[in-house]
Amino acid sequence: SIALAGKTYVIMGVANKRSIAWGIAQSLDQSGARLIFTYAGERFEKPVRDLVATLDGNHELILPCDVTSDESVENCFASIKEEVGTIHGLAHCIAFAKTEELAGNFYDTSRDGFLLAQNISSYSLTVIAKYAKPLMTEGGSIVALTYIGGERVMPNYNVMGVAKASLEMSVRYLAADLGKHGIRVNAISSGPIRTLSAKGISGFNTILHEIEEKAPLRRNTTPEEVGDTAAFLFSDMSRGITGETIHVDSGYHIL
Ligand code: 0WD
Repeated sequence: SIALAGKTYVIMGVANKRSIAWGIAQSLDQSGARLIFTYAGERFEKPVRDLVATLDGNHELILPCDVTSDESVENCFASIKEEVGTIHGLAHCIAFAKTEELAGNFYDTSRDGFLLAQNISSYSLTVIAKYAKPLMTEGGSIVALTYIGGERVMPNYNVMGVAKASLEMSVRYLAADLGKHGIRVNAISSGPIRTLSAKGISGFNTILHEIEEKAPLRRNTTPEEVGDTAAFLFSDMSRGITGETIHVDSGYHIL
């Protein structure tokens, strides 16, 4: 694995052991990095703490961060600053949409549902970047997770596809802003993975099957594959890359 000893990364969006954020955590743990975890609400604190205890490294800093609240994000990064001072990167693995809007016609999307998806799944990256920037005093790397439904129409992805398009463009604008501070911003476009969030997407099993049949590598993506690509994007090996969306999807996006 890539060597990241002496570096500190914030992992946002571990819900359980199936979370893509957890695949990233495991890969970074193996690389010797120090990790800080954030969780959305109280009900996630205990499961996240229990999971983190299973890692090899001793990652004791686990904080609440509800991305719908500026105050929560500000407080979270203030605590991180107090505890560790400098961070070298963060993984944004956060998204949300109403289940009823991940099926049927896109034109039935409600105003509320549209704004909620944009708020949690896209705007959150910008507010996080704002409060994380002052902690990246040695430069840094920000990684967000996206899906091909943000580039092309995929069945039922609907409101989340529009949110991912907005997230991917936010990655580019943030990369343009932050490059002069030595901070890189990239996205990983993951193939579909069976997680808690994926449960909400209608017809998800059909998509998994289609990938197995048609993707160049003829298999589905694992959280470990996404984790290893994140480790690369956090490391100096990727120092020339910013504003990019890297597909970790068994090559499905070329079809
Ligand atoms: O197929 C998939 N699973 C793919 C997921 C393919 C391509 C991309 N992605 C993306 C997702 O859109 C998301 O951005 O990867 C990211 C991580 O998603 P995941 O690992 O699939 O899902 P999950 O394990 O459910 O974690 C998402 C977490 C939330 O879990 P809950 O149970 O609350 O939905 O996002 C976090 C939360 O931990 N989250 C929030 N964090 C802070 N503030 C908030 C919030 N308000 N809302 C949700």
